[in-house]
Formats: sequence, structure tokens, C-alpha cells
Amino acid sequence: MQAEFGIPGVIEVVPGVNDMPTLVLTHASGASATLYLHGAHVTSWIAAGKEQLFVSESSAFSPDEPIRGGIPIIFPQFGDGPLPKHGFARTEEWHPMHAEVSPDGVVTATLYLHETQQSLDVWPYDFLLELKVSLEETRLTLDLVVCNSGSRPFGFDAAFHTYFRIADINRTAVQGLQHVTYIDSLRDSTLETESRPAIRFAEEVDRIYVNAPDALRIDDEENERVITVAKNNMPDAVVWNPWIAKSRRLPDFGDEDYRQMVCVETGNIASEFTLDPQATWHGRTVLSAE
Ligand code: TA6
Repeated sequence: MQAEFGIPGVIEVVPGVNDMPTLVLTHASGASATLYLHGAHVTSWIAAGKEQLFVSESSAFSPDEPIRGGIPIIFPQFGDGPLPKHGFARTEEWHPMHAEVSPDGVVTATLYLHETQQSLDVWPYDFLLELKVSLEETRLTLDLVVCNSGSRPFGFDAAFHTYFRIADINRTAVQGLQHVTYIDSLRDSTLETESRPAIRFAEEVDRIYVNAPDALRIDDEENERVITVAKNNMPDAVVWNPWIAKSRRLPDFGDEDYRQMVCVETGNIASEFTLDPQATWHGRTVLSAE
């Protein structure tokens, strides 16, 4: 794989935890990103000398488990339903498709996934997914393309379930969602409207913001740091922190991990998108470390 996709010092094929293969992208500025073929899962994004993503030290790194943290790829189902929770894309082995450095130094790697017997057994549709990860000095751009390569329309959800690393959840705010309608996953999916300009945390929060603004912001006040989240063609956003009780129930998440993470997720979540045969859907999210 190194011979075909590696670029010395820029894109390296490196054994990750439990020797699971990864691509490590390194930008000329020193920024870097680590991408497991398992789930096409970004587990590290270092910008401005800081790790921007959270991965639990209790996470499993095994072929049939999702990695807890980083940027899980959610497809074709968000949340609970007839498929395994959050769909199968995050536990399938993706394949390298392309890797390059652009003339202006942007480092990109693209992985793909198509239907397998395992996926067909639970979801009888032919598809092609492509995830492109683009690394610049302070930005990480995620492009997800879904292609219906079959002969029948299918409905799907797709999302980046991003776990951001923060210093202290008690000094963290998510901005940009005031006045947005949300589905409260903790209160029987009741519809509410966000009243606060800044969402802060003092209990478990698990909300799907419907047709949310494309520009969101995470204030990591303890670190005097801001991460911006810009989405395109991904109408919805989720804000999640498990807080104390749920943290204790999650086997692959430390009891105190909730203090150092917040999920701000972007995607096509609240309602399925229907894709006709041979049609494609393209969602983009740009993460910027200010
Ligand atoms: O995105 C929020 C959520 O749906 C929460 O309900 C919580 O379950 C979280 O995803 C993690 O889900 P997972 O299947 O990765 O444990």
C-alpha cells in the first residue's frame, strides 16, 4: 500500500493500534491527521501543535467494533433502527483509492467502500462511498460522496460523528444554534427550540438540530481555543455529551472522559435522503482550528 499510495514524509502507511493499518498525513506546516482503514476513521488531527480530536483510551481497536472517538462515519442509518446502531460503515474495512499533495500543499487521501456480502445481508443495496480527507495548516476538510450504484432507489442517513477534544466540559460552549428546532433524544424525541446563543453543559445533552446553520463554533475556553465547523449539504447537527451516568454505562469510554470531549456532528440525520439509481450525494464539513 505504501508503494501505491505513500508519499515519503507526507502520506505514510503506518501500523496503528493492534497493527490495524492507517494512513498518516503530514502537512508542510507540521499539521497531521491519522486515518484508519477500519471505518475510514480519522483518529487524530493535530493543528497549531494541538490534538483537536478526542479518542477514548478505553476504545476498542478491533475489526468488529467502532473506534470510540475521532470522526466515525455514520452510514446508512443514524442512531437506532433495523441496522446496527449508526450503520455499518464505521465497522467495515475501507480501501485506499487516491492520495496526493496539491501544488499549494494540501495533503489529501481518499478511501472507498462498496457493498459487501455482510452489508447486503442487512441492507440489500449496491452503493459506493468515498471519503476524502484534506489536510491544510489549520483546516481538515471531510468530503463524503454516496453513490447509488444499484438499480433501485434507497434512503440513507450520513454523518460525521466528530468527537472534539476540549480541556474542561464545564468551560465549553457550542455556538450557532440559537432558535434552531431540535429533537431531544433524551426526552422521547420531543421537538424543542434552542433558546440559548451558547449551549453549555451540566447534564447529558443529546440533541439533533434540524436544518441547522452551516457555521457552528466550539469555544474551548480553558484552552482559549476555538474550533469552527462549517458544513455543506449536511442539513443537521448533533450536540452530544454523555455526562456522568452514560459515561459509566459505555464499556469503551472512561468514567471521566465526558470532561474532555464534546460531539458536534454534521450530517443528513433527521430525515432520510432518497438517492435514485446512479445518483450521488455529496456532503462536506470543514473543521478549522483557530
Ligand atoms: O450522536 C449521539 C448518539 O446518537 C448518542 O445517542 C450516543 O449513543 C452516541 O451517539 C454514541 O453512539 P455509539 O453507538 O457510538 O455508542
